[in-house]
Amino acid sequence: MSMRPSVALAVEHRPGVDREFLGDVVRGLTNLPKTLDPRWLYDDLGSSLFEAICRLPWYRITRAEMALLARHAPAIAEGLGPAPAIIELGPGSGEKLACIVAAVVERRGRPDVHLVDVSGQALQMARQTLGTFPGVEPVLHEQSYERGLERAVAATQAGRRVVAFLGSNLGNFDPPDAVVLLQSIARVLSAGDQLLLGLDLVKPDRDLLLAYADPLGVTAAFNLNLLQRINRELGGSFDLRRFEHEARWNHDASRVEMHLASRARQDVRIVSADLVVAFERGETIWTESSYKFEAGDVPLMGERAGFAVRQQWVDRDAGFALTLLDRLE
Ligand code: AVJ
Repeated sequence: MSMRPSVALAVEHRPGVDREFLGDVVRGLTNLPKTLDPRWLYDDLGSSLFEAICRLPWYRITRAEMALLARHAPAIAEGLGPAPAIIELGPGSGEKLACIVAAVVERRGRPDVHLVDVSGQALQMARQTLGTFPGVEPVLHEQSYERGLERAVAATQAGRRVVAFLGSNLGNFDPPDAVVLLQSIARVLSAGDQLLLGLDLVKPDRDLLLAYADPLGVTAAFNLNLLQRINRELGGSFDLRRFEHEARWNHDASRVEMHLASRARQDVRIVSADLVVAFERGETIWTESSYKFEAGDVPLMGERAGFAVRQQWVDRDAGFALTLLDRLE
């Protein structure tokens, strides 16, 4: 028999609680500064809010990348040959990859499509979009980037693969982690395989802050929804009106930071974690970093991971770069 108190037992056996989420929330909120991992922003509502962000006039990443892809998909397809394996990490709606798939199909090619995402819902959406091409049956990998990529690589042929990592998703990783992630991509790939990387570029502070603190408050809702998710899934008692969305441009680190600032001194209970978190007035939870790059950073980052740039397309006006890299011998 366990000697633990019944409260703790109830906590540990609470059904439907995501242990990883719980562990991460406990770790993050007992940290100083308080942090939460951005991957938890994407529950059903969070994913919908992100889709809405992509339509905001102030958030140009998605449209800029779509336009670059639409324009240069033929060149990308040309370099891929007739039977490429296209593997996307974090496909979202699948519309971006559809540009490349369309270009391959137009050239009478037959791509193998592999989609990697931790969200089954996102995968289903992308499957629908990409399944409209005759003969294309996307293979879904509901796993972390690393695990899913390994599976996708094992199922495809060396020298024909292109890994798409778009939407400036790499920008969520601190620079050392970003290089480690690129290295882990390089490690599973073979010479002749390629990497297609979409990254947001440094732009005037005003534009960056408008993109991450939009006047419609959609980004604020996206950020605050994380507290709502903790309330719903972990029995949290966050009063969302007592927290405020904040976007900061950290010039030295070249990143936009999202924070949730406490409007008052307050205590918040999280039942599933058996935890009370104390907030000072103005204290923040740091929920996301979005690093911004110079176009010239990409070759350097690529080299450190074993890639060389084959081609780069830059939208100077929107400040976005799409880079195609070769996995070196
Ligand atoms: C999907 C991670 C690339 O960092 O720009 C949008 C998420 N955060 N608005 C980004 C996000 C606030 C987005 N990424």
